Amino acid sequence: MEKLIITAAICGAEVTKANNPAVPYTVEEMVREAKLAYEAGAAIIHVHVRWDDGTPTQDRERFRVVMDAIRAELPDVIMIPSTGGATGMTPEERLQPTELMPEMATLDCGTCNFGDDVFENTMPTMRAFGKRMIENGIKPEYECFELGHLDTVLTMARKGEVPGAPMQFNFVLGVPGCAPATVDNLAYMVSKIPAGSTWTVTGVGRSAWTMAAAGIIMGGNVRVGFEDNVYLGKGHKAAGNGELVEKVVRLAKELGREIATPDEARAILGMKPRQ
Ligand code: KMH
Ligand code: ZN
Repeated sequence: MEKLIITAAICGAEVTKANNPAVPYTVEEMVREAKLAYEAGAAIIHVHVRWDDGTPTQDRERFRVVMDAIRAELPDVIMIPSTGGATGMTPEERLQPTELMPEMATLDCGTCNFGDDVFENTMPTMRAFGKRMIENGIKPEYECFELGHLDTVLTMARKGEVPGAPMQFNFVLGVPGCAPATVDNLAYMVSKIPAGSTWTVTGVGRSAWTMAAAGIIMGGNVRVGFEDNVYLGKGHKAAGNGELVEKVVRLAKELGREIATPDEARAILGMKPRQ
């Protein structure tokens, strides 16, 4: 099996300091959490940004400042800025981080319920995001919350509307209102991806750990972080994203998977080597 790529989703748009006081908002807090995750073994940081009061934003300049600050400390790390932002944001707002020419960015693959909200990703929105990523040479991470999302993006890739092979999927399972985080759902989605693709699994809430174990043994990759889960175990809040990544590293060691460095992750994902 390839080495395991660990992604740390350090911040998200929904989780707050009321959920866990270590959730980062400020630039300094973002750098602290990115470093803790990287030092624990994360090759990829999935970046959302907040204003200092915790309000989620897709402001291009806020992304620039946060990503530059992380890059200054972690020159080799892969960053995947979000184009999902928070529910209710417009497509134009959400696209702003793609103007910074990141190596990768998320591309959300369909509309779905998202807790009590609706996360809107119409086909025209997806086409616009795909076009931007083709033009700017950005490798998408295709976020699939439902089986239909996978079918949608595979159809768009066949038509050349979004970047094609090699495709990287993130199966985000367990969002309230979307596909539950079960091994059979994951296995079914993995069975539908084109040969030569790569995939990551994200389990939301307590399913973070069952999905991490499944990802490790099935030969996929794993995302953890405060965006998805703030607990290390039942009733035990993580002190930081580093502890969440450390737990994945421990599981991987027990199950015989080595951990990929960022440059190894670039090679596994079929990306250009770092300049
Ligand atoms: N905050 C969610 C509504 C992404 O980063 O692309 C969407 C999200 C997906 O987090
Ligand atoms: Zn996200």
